[in-house]
Amino acid sequence: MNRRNFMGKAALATMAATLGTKLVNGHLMPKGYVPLALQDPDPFSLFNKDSQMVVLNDRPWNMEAQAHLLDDKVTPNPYIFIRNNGLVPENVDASGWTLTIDGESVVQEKTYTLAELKRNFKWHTYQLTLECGGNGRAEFNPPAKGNQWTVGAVYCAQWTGVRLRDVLEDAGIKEDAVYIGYHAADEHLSRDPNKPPISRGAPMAKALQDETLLAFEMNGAPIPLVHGYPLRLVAGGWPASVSGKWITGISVRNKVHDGAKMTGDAYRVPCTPVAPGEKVLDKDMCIIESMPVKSLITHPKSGATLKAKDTFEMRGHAWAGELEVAQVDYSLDFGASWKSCQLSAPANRLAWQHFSATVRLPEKGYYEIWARATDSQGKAQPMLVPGWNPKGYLNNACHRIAVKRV
Ligand SMILES: Nc1nc2c(c(=O)[nH]1)N[C@H]1C(S)=C(S)[C@@H](COP(=O)(O)O)O[C@H]1N2
Ligand SMILES: [Mo]
Repeated sequence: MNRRNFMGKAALATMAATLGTKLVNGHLMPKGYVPLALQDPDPFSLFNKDSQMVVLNDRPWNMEAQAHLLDDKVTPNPYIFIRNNGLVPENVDASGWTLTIDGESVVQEKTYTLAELKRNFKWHTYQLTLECGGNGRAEFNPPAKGNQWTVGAVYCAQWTGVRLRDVLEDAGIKEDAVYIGYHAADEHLSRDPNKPPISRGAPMAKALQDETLLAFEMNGAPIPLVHGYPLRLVAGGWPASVSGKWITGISVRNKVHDGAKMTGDAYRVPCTPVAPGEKVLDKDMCIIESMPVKSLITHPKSGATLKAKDTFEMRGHAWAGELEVAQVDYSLDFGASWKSCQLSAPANRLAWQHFSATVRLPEKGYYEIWARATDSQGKAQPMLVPGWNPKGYLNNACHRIAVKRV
């Protein structure tokens, strides 16, 4: 090899200075090589996530929790899943951040600085459940393309911000308004500035709910960058794709918003059930609104070995979109019989609820614990994967864990 193929002296000196120690054998490093210690931080430290989080994709970053990581009543940041359609904005400047309200159905187009939003409107705080429409996708057959979420694309954080309604009313809403759509600062993977990675929205009724916020805090602190700093739309109980991160604008539309990922099969399911694998025409696809009833066992951890002869606490959370959860049951016999769990009231509308039960495993051996929630309209989770759809949305099958008593 020729000397020119190795790292130069000046580059080596800079690296050694950054490392704070001698770079032993550095003169043998190929030119252009970046030592591991100087490469980008791993996604766990980059995003402040627990190392047990599971990375599903690195371009864009997508990461999910495991059930046992979601045991907290209000989910702390290290366990919050990440779903990005594009690139996380860089060099975000909160002091220069603005939000523009426009669209066919706004009375007066208006731009607010973040400081004005904070100063001029009343703050509200809610715990809101956000679940990706594709949570559970991994179980569909034939498989659906996209991130293969298992159970961990859901969380309930506490959000603080101003009501979208208050801001929209300040700008003025025309009578023909039917929908809002958000615009955000993230870039398309292609870096084409004319291609927003995602621009979704919701009907006016959802936009005007008390709990629909333009949030600037999550869990009592500024929103972490990857979750939408400095300003995020949050609409609990609907597919989390409605909760736009890094938002710079809201359009008040006189028709259903037609931004990126509003059309085709994105966040849509067949209006009436179809056979697995069937092709569905665009006109037969309906936009997902309120998410279906679902639950998650967060303790014990699946795979746990339980030594106690007596009893242990089994617990988790249940949620039902716009509805409340009325009941959670568990089964130790593959759904043949069910016992009821204790169930808490939600901290506020659209927050998940907590269930628990004192469980006794009658003898040594392998068990599965299945949990099944029922919503306030009497609809229960299916035991098996429900209605197949082209993109693998809305899998609300019962969560199951395996435990062994020894
Ligand atoms: N601007 C923007 N907002 C976005 C997304 C995105 O890619 N860009 N992803 C959406 C989707 S599909 C989901 S599931 C949630 C994920 O929120 P989280 O990363 O806080 O878990 O954000 C939504 N908001
Ligand atoms: Mo999503």
